[in-house]
Amino acid sequence: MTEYKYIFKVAILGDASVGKTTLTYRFITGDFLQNLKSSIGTMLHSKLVRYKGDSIKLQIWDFAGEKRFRFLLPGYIEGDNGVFLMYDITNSISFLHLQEWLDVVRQQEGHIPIMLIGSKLDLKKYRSVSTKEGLKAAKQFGLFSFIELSSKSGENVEIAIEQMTKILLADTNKKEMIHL
Ligand SMILES: Nc1nc2c(ncn2[C@@H]2O[C@H](COP(=O)(O)OP(=O)(O)OP(=O)(O)O)[C@@H](O)[C@H]2O)c(=O)[nH]1
Ligand SMILES: [Mg+2]
Repeated sequence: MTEYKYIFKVAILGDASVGKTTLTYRFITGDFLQNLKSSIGTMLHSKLVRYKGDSIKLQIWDFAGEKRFRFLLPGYIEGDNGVFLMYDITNSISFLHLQEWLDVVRQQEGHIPIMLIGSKLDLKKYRSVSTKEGLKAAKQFGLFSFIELSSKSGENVEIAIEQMTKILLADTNKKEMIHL
């Protein structure tokens, strides 16, 4: 017997050093890990979460942001159920690059749910992207949700995971109904 009812594959994408691995680590262990090395290729992590009585396995694919790994991206996105698209609120270049990431995702997986994440909220006094700009971008790109969070303080991390889980379940239920 499997210990979960659903399994979802979710990628976490965005420029190098926006904090993807740190968020993945925070989500899996509940801790903030400093001084992580820049990722190479991709790493798979998984965690069981509960939502309204159901047990759900989230597989998080943490993809390296450096450009030299970009050629691997379409292959990794294939079959994804959802995407966390991340920029760093103190780094406007990472915000400007969102469109590039989105283009690859949309080309590969059409209309899977994508959630926009503004990272490093604990550094808000150094921010160069406003909350309003983040929200506007999410709307313009047709993303289902937007949140600013901090993997350092943990602020909004659980909410982000919960919102993703909720939309993935809603998506699955929709598909199940269509197949009835
Ligand atoms: N203050 C603060 N620093 C953070 C936060 N999240 C990540 N960082 C720091 O940002 C740097 C980069 O974090 P990573 O998680 O390695 O970034 P990444 O997106 O995985 O980068 P690549 O693997 O190169 O694509 C590290 O020094 C982290 O400690 C946060 O919420 N707050
Ligand atoms: Mg990384």
